[in-house]
Amino acid sequence: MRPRGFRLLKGALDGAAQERLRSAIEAVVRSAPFFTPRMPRTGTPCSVRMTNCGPLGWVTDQEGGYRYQARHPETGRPWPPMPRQLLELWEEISAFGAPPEACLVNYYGPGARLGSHRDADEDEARAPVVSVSLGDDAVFHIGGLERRDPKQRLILQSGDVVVLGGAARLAYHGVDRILPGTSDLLPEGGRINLTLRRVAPWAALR
Ligand code: MD3
Ligand code: FE
Repeated sequence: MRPRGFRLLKGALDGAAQERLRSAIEAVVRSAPFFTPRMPRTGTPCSVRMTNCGPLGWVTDQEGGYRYQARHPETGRPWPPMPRQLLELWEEISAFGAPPEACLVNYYGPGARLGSHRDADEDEARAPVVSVSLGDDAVFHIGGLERRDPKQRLILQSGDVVVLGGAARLAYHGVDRILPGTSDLLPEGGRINLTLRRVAPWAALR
């Protein structure tokens, strides 16, 4: 099934906008290199590599587990600012009265995947998550609030934007695989996914 609050904006970014965003993310990665996240307790490395921009970034390692923090786990430096293009996209699309605090940048090489999970580390669940796909196509799935709920699979392509609000905000979802060679946007190949998130409760809504 596809939970209420799931919106897929197919081709929301045209080629020029994708190119502009790719270049902005390149600059982010120069300042905050991709790191390999590790599962809490076991320390098993994830196949997806990650970095962040904005005031807060999502990280995970063996000792500290899943969390948001203001600094890169390896360089110790603050995350670079969020590109203006992303702030504008959030303003156009989120219908939320405060800017995003975190932009998680996921990089998928040819064999990378992201197992089914829920995003529950944000204290502000009234805000949607806005996702932007760049590069190779991905086989994405979204289910319901329980892991066993039926899943719908769909292809996310470069320039697609997904908005997860309402019930969809807490739905299980993941990336089964990417389809190598389906886009020329990234010179190194693979796929980048950006997720814009609100983390702390926004007092003005209370
Ligand atoms: C559905 N990223 O970073 S983006 C993640 O393609 C994540 O990299 C995937 O899942 C990726 O946590 C999926 C689309 C997405 C993002 C957040 C969601 C779908 C979501 C939150 C709740 C439900
Ligand atoms: Fe997620």
